[in-house]
Order: sequence, then C-alpha cells, then structure tokens
Amino acid sequence: MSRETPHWSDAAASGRNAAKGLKFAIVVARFNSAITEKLLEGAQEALTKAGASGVEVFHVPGAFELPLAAQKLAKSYDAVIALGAVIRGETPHFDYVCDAATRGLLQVSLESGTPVAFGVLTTDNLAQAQARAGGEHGNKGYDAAMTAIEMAHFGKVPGKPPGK
Ligand code: INI
Repeated sequence: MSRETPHWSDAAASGRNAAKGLKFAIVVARFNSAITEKLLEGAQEALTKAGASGVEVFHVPGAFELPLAAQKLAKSYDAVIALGAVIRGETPHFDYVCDAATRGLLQVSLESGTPVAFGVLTTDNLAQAQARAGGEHGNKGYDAAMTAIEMAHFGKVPGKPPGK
C-alpha cells in the first residue's frame, strides 16, 4: 500500500469494482528481482482490491526489455503495468537503460492508445529502491496499478467514473 498522497482519482481509489471486467497485463523485469517482485506484490494488491480478475503476469530480463513486451501486450489488454528497478552503478549504463525504458514505454502507450503505467524505479542506490518497494515511501507498483485502473477507464464513458 502506498503511503504518499495518492495522485489517482477518488473513483479509482474507492471503487471496489473499479477494475472489474478489465484485463490487465503486468510485465516485470527480473533484474533486481528482490525489488521488482515487491513491486509486483504491490500491483497485485491494488488490482485485487479493485476487483480485477483478469490479471496476467509476464517476466522479461531487464527494464530495457519492458517496452517491447508492453508493445506486444498492449494489443490484448485494457492496460499494461510495467515494473522494473534501475539502480545507478559506476558507468553511464544506468542512464541508457532508464532512457530506453522511459521513452519506450511512453511511445508504446501513445502509439497503441493503451495505457502503460510506469512502475520503473530509477534510484541512486538499493536503499532508495527498497524504500519505494514496500518501504517507507510506499510501493510504486501499487501506485502504478492504481494509475492503470484510472487510465483504463479514461475517455471510455465521458463523465462516468470507474466502477460505477
Ligand atoms: N536492467 C534493469 O532492469 N535494472 C538495472 O539496474 C540494470 N543495470 O543496472 O544494468 C539493467 N540492465 C539490464 C538491461 O535492462 C537489459 O536487460 C540488458 O542490457 C540486455 O538488453
């Protein structure tokens, strides 16, 4: 459960049925799996609370692979939740992986029209990642799933909140 001020809609947050009848794909990077599996737990908790039953989980090697997986999944789901953890090392590799994941996931979302929630941590160290994967800064996987629920409804029925 996230402990920071929620930035998703009240309807998505309070609707026990907000995710009912929708299909969600969660794609998770295995790199830094101690972190990403916690993000996955958070995302699944949010979707379960919102009444989702159509949830499937897919794994890829690292954050760099998330956009291609999301592109394939975007065709068959109402929303995709991309989860990863990129932790800064000693080389510029971090910047390239972050950039590729960020731009790639945005591109998939815009080109497919399917919401792709960005649940990729980009941190300077492991402690910062732990704090955001079920620690003192909440769980960004949970947050990404709540965003996916809201965006899956976005524009479908104007003026009608999710779960109603
Ligand atoms: N992938 C991550 O998900 N997180 C990282 O921190 C990371 N680092 O630091 O290298 C990482 N690299 C792997 C990358 O995502 C690809 O899997 C790899 O380059 C093969 O394409």
